[in-house]
Amino acid sequence: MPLSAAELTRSRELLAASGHLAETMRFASVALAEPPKAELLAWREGDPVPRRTRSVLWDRADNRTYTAVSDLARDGAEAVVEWRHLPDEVPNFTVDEWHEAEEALKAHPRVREALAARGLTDLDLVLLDTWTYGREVMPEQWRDRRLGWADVWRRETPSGSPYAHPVSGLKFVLDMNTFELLAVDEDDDEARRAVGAVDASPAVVGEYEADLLPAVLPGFTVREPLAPLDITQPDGPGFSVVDGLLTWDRWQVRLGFTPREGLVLHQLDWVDGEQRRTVGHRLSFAEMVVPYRDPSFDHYRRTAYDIGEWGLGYMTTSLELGCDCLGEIRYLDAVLTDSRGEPYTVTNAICLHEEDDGVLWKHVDASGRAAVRRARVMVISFHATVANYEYLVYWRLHQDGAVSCEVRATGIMVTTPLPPGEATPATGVLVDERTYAPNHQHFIVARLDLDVDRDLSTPGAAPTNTVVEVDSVAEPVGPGNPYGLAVTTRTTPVRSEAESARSTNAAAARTWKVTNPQRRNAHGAPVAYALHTPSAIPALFDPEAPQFRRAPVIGNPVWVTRHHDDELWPAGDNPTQSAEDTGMSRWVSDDEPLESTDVVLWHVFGIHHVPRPEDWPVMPCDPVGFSLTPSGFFDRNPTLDVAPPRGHGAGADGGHCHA
Ligand SMILES: [Cu+2]
Repeated sequence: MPLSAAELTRSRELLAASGHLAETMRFASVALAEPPKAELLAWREGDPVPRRTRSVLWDRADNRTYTAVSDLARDGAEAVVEWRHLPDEVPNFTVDEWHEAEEALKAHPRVREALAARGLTDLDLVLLDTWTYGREVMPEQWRDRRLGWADVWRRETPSGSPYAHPVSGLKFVLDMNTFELLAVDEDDDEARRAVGAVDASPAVVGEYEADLLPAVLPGFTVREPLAPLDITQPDGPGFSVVDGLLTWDRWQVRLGFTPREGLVLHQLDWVDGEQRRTVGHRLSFAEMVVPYRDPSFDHYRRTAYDIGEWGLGYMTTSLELGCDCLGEIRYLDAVLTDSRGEPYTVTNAICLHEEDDGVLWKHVDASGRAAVRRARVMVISFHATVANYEYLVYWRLHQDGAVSCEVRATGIMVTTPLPPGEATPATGVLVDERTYAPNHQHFIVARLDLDVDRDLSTPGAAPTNTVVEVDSVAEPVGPGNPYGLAVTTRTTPVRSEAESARSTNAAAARTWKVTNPQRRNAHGAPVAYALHTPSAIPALFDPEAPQFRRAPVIGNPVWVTRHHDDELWPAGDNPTQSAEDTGMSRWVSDDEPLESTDVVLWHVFGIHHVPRPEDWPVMPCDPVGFSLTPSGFFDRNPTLDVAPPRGHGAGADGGHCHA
C-alpha cells in the first residue's frame, strides 16, 4: 500500500522531532521504504507490515544532500533509523522549485530587461520553464551549485498554448537554492537572437484549442462529431479493488505508486482456483532519458531525466471520466508531498477499467459453424505531464496470461524559429513557417522484476529464474534440408552479468525468455515468459559522448541483472547534474552469476522522434511499448475456459455464432 497522508505527515513530524530537520532544508522526495524482497517473499498472512519512509532532503543553505529512513511505528529519536549525508549528490528538482524559479526570474530586473528588449512586456504571456543540467554542459564556475536553466516561451493570448512561440537565443541560468540570477545567456549569433523578438517571430499556427484556432488558421471549423459511443457495464465492472489489491479474471496484482516511478505493479500473480502462480514481483518504469539531438544554442543543454530528475509520480495528473477514460471506471488517488514534506493528493491518479479487445480466438469449421471467444482486457493507467510533453502509461492484463505495456507520447514539441532565409538544420524538421522541431529521443527504462512460477510451497524460497536469448536461424541447404526450408531456434542463456547487455536482432527475430528451469510444463520444457521488444530504439551515441556516459543503460534494449534491493535506478540514484553513470554499469561490473537465481530483466524502449509536421502544434499520440507473453508457462491455450459471448445467437448454443 502506498503511504497515506497521515503517514507522510507523521514521517515529517518524526524527522522534525529528531532535530535533523533544519529550517533551510527541503524535501526532494518522500517514499515508502519497501521491505527487503527476502522479507516480502517470506511474509505470511498475519505477519506485521513494516511502515518506513525514505526521505531525500537537501539544505538550501549549503546545498548538502541527506537521506533519512523513518520507522513510523517508533517514537522519538529512535524513529529516525538512518540519517546519512550524500556527498556530491544532487537530488531531483521539485514542482515547488519549478514555480518558485519562474516567479523569482520574473521579478528580476535583468530578466525583465532582456524580455523587454525582445518586445515582451506582458509577463503574463511569458513562460519561464526551468530545466536541469547534465554536468558536462554546466558552466564550470557553478558546478557546485544546484543549477537550473530556463527556457523562454511566449503565449499569443492569456489562454493560448504556452509553448506556441519559443523566444529563441535567450536562456536564464539560476541558482535553485538562492534563486540568484547567475547569467542571462544569449546566442552569439545575432540573427538567431533577433528572431526571438515578438515582431520578428514567424506567424506559426501554435494553438491547439478549437476556440483559438480560427484566429490563426483562417477557415478552421470543428469537424462534425461522430455518432455517440457509450460503454456501459450494467452490472458494474468485472474487477474488484480492495486496499490496493486488484483482482480480475485470473489475475491478481497489488497497485503501488511512488513519487519517482508513478504506478508500480507488485506481486502480479495468475490465480486459477486454489492454484496461485507468480509472474512478476515488481514492475515499473525506473528511468526516462530524453536527449535532444540538436547541438544548437537553444537545445544543447536539453537532456531530461524525467524520472530521476523530476519524478513521474510528481508529474502525474488527475484523470477525468469521459475524456481520459471511457466506460465503467474506478479511480485511485495518489498521495505525494511537497518540498516542505506536507502531503497533498492527486485525485483520480490511477484509472482502472476493462475494455473489449476484439476476438480472443476463433475457428469456423467446414460446415460454417463458428466458435468464437471475445477478449476482455484489464487496463491500469496513469498520465504524467512533464512540462511540454505528456506520457500516458497503460499496463494491460490479458486473459491469455499476457501482460502488455503501452506508453502514448503526446503534448507539444519543442520548436525553434529560423531567421528569414536560413535553412533548416539537418538536426531537425520544418514543421511550421520558419520553425523547426529538433530531432530527439525518449528512452524509457522498464524495470521488470519477474519471478516466473516461484516455489510457493516453501515460504521465502528464492526465485530460480534464468533469462535466455532466443534466435531463429535459417539452416543452410544440405542433407536433411534439401530445400533450405529449415528454421530452427537457438537458445542461449545469459549466464552472468558480463553478458548482461543484450542487443536486438531483427534478422534473427530475437526474443528473450525468463525461464524457471526448476519448473517444467507438461511437455518437459521450463516454464517461461517471453519479452517482445517492438519499440527498442538505437542510442546513436558515441560511447565517449558525455551524455551517453551519464546513462549507458540506453545503449542496449535489454539488460539482465542479479536482484539487489538497492538496484532500482539504472542511471544512478541521483542523475541530476551527473557526469558518470552510477547505476547499471556499476551493477554489472562485478559479473554476478545469473542462472537459476533471482534476476531482474530491464527493457529500454521508446520514441525515436524525428518530428513530423503532423506532430505540431500538438502531437497525436505516438504509442510505443512491449509485451510479456507466457511461453510454455501453460500446457495449452489457457483461455479454452473463457465463457462464450452472451446474446446474438450464442449462449445456449455453447458459444457458436451463426452467420
Ligand atoms: Cu518527442
